[in-house]
Amino acid sequence: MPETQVVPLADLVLDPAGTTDVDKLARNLCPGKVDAPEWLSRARDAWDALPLPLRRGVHRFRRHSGRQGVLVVHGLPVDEAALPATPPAPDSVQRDATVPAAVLTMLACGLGDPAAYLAEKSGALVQDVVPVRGKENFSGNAGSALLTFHNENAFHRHEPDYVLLLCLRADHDRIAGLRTACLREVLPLLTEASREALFAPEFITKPPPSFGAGTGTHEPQPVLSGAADDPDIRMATIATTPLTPRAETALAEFGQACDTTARTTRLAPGDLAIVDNRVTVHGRTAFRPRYDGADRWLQRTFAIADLRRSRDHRPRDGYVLTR
Ligand SMILES: O=C(O)CCC(=O)C(=O)O
Ligand SMILES: [Fe+2]
Repeated sequence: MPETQVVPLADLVLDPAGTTDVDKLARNLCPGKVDAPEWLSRARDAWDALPLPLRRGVHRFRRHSGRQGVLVVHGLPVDEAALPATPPAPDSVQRDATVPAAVLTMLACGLGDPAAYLAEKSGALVQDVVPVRGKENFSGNAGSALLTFHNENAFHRHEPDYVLLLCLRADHDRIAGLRTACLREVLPLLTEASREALFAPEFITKPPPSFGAGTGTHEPQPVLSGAADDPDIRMATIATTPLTPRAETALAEFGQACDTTARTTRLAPGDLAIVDNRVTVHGRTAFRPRYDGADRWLQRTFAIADLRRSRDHRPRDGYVLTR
């Protein structure tokens, strides 16, 4: 992997009045139960009252996520001094409404609807992304070694359209970087033969280690699909296996092109990265947790643009996909 380059991503900066307005709306949603349908309805209504530049920026991104497929929003209300200790436990989630959880949910409602997968983090809509002692080398968000490029839940028929990652607390050394690579920058670097192979159903993508066993179809699928000039990606470096020699070559080339075009962003408290999971893969650089209660802490929510399409995966028309 080449030396990490810190390149600014497309961003949207809230002015101080905007931060205050978002904070007020989020506080109105506290206390509450994040996963309760009534609370989610209130969060959806609150989206309408968010500052116009924020709603406009998110809606523009929803229509087209740009060459980088990521939008970073700066200046969201996160009061680091008022936060509790970074949760130390594996699979911790945020079921009680807090300002950051309300911010994530309001914005997920502007992109579509929030959604979660029962097999992962107990199906909670707002999940903690924190380093866990003993899981340093785990290929998931509990780890702190390099996390390789992946689409979120690439194996799933209804993968999330957007991954929202809000920084509550940065790592001690300020070296942890969210890495992203967008197909719109990767595609021009691929040979014709590799593009052809990536469009063929010659890959198996298994569920990530964060999912319980027994999920997924294990049917061969392509890595690229849709428009030849702007395709969707489905891959995870550690979960996608090429089934043919040409698929193997193409996947290696794809990985190199991701490294060449990778952008790294070090999120600060109040920064939210919205990753367009259809066209962008993401990962994270290594960092050094101390397990002292002040480690890096992000909260994560997925958004699905058209929830209706996954209705048969969601009992009682809820927000949790149970298969
Ligand atoms: O820790 C990060 O910056 C990203 C982790 C990740 O890939 C995820 O939570 O989906
Ligand atoms: Fe991820």
